[in-house]
Amino acid sequence: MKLTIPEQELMESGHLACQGCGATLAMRYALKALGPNTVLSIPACCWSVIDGPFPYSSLNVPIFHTAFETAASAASGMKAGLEMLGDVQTQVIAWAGDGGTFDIGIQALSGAAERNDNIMYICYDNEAYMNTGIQRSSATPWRSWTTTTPEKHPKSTPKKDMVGIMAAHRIPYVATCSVAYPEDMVRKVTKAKEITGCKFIHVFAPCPTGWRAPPEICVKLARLAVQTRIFPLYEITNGVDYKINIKPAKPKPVEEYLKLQGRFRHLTEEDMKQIQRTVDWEWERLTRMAEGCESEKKDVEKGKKV
Ligand SMILES: Cc1ncc(C[n+]2csc(CCOP(=O)(O)OP(=O)(O)O)c2C)c(N)n1
Ligand code: SF4
Ligand SMILES: [Mg+2]
Repeated sequence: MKLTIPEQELMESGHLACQGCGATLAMRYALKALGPNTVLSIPACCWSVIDGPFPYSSLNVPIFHTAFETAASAASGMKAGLEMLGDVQTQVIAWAGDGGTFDIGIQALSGAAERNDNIMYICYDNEAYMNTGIQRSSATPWRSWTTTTPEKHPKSTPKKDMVGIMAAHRIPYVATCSVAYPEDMVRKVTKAKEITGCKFIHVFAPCPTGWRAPPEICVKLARLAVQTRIFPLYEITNGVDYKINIKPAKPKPVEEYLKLQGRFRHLTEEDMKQIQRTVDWEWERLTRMAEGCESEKKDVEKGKKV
């Protein structure tokens, strides 16, 4: 059998995640691309528990457990320290959840991006503060249930466009990935590894526990998020050059994705229609940006622009 992603495993059995945890798959795929010469800066999140209690660890790379706000600044400091020691090869990765990225760690991340520090920041997005009991974050989608947005008062604002925020920093590389598309994810992390400067990878990682879904459909949910275009897979070079990686020929209705999850069970028909309209609008906007980049490139090739 020919494998389509690297065989090497840097994540062992014995981790402490729930059954069907998408964040765990995300780490496994990322490490396959990164290889052993990697160190991780992990703030408070599910992953600071999943790894295991010291001295035990399910990962075969060093981890620096850091405070909730500091994934990026700790990574920047580790990179600077390694370089002072003459080590320019080791990849320093900030690995944080959506709460630690979209909300509490955004200042440190923005600083690292503005300085174009030579680190890779990987956010595994399970759309809430899961480790402390499913509180809403700014990555939580509109109308979703969480313990702080109960069914009668579901989240009233849309998910924050974190990828757009990172692109606005004009860093060399920003990409979205999904645990349902390991080849795409391994390719993007490998590409980011070769780029000097600040890289941001946003991984869609379903959390069956917090999404009130059976553990065995984690990958199905992640795939449906791409097939419905709720979570498009794309990459942005230098903040302006957009490329969509997967364009579903026959996009599935958002209902197929939403109906599998207890966190959306209170949605009305009108809510679903509104979510569909928003998804269609966002997709058209993304497509226009990617097509604009294509025609711009053709213009440059034709010598129309410099
Ligand atoms: C300053 C600070 N505030 C709050 C906490 C409590 N806390 C630990 S993990 C966590 C949730 C993290 O959410 P996220 O970053 O989305 O990761 P997930 O748990 O979903 O994997 C919170 C609120 C903390 N450790 N430090
Ligand atoms: S709560 Fe969710 S993200 Fe955390 S370990 Fe369990 S499945 Fe994974
Ligand atoms: Mg989270």
